[in-house]
Amino acid sequence: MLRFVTGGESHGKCLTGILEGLPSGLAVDVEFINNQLQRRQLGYGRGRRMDIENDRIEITSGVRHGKTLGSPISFLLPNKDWEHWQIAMAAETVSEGADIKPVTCPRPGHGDLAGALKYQTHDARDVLERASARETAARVAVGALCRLLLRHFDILIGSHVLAIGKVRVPAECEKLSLEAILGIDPESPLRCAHAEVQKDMIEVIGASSKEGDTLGGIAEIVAGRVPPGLGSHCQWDFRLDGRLAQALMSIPAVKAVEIGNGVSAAQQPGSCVHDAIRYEEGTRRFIRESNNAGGLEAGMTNGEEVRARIYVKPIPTLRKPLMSVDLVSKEAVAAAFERSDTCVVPAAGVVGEAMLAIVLAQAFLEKFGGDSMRELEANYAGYLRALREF
Ligand code: EPS
Repeated sequence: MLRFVTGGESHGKCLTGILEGLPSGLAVDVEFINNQLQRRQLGYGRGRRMDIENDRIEITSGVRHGKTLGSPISFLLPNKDWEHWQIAMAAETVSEGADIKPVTCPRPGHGDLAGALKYQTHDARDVLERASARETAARVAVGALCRLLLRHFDILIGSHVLAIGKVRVPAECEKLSLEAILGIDPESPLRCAHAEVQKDMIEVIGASSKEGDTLGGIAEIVAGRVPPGLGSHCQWDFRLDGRLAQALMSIPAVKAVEIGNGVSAAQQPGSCVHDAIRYEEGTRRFIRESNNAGGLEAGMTNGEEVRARIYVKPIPTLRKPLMSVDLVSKEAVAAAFERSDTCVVPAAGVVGEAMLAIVLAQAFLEKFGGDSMRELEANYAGYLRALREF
């Protein structure tokens, strides 16, 4: 079973992760992992924290001489900002007089109030540090390890931005092939495939920042060359569409997940929604004329690209704060503001890629198993042969 946990507070010493269940013998390309971590830090509209951090993985177990051992992979991602928070976030007891200001004005939309009530604390920092999207850096590292496994079997993943606020790419840009998505300039400010629309997106983010406001949007995540038959229709919790929706929904600020054309499908007749099947003699594959299902039918991959969209709400930390209530005095106050981002949609897309990679790697290992890459390769080759001979 492939599973992982992460630990770490946004301004603590570091983020930590443990990933268990990768087979032995997988080559670990550290530069690839660091590149994924860098991609998460990019995007027009990110805040000053991203100027401080330069996320790079430090692997502390489970890898030897560049290859996985099959044992748990543990890693650290040091927080450079820790330097400024050593007392405020110290694990040790601090002296009575230490200058630590509790956060008592919960931000609407963040976990501050719900967490303060749940954990019975009058300092929302006890909650917000872990609720922060900083945690997603650890998920991207886990996802990158899973991507190395998938990449070995030719499965590739990418994402692109479809909308920022009300600015949205035209319909033809919504159905980009994975090749086109992977071809988007990695330096592009929002990883949007439409240059003109991207300019408008940058403009609305700039205007929002000037207003002290924030903006959400939509990103699409796509995996290509996925074999049919990952996941299962047999039980509710085996269904891969459900598992993927949960994984994507767990990304901070994601408030809706769409698989394929799930939203518009609810308004159209079945004849316009379902993807006609054709047999391709040359490749000996069953293929589809369209992919409205997003590569998933009855909780199983069907051999088409897996496509999902995440709908990201605007970041709740506002320079122009909404009204709130002080946790101690119960008086009406403006919500707390600390440095924040204006827009994180491209970064959320990179985190979405990581979550998709984790879900696919789990399903891949469930189906093809094996303790070593050699065993896994043999099992997968056997399945591909069976598909060709079907
Ligand atoms: C983030 C780090 C955080 C935020 C952001 C994402 O850093 P800090 O708390 O120091 O500003 O920039 O967190 C949130 C959007 C959030 O809702 O908490 C990161 O590493 O991505």
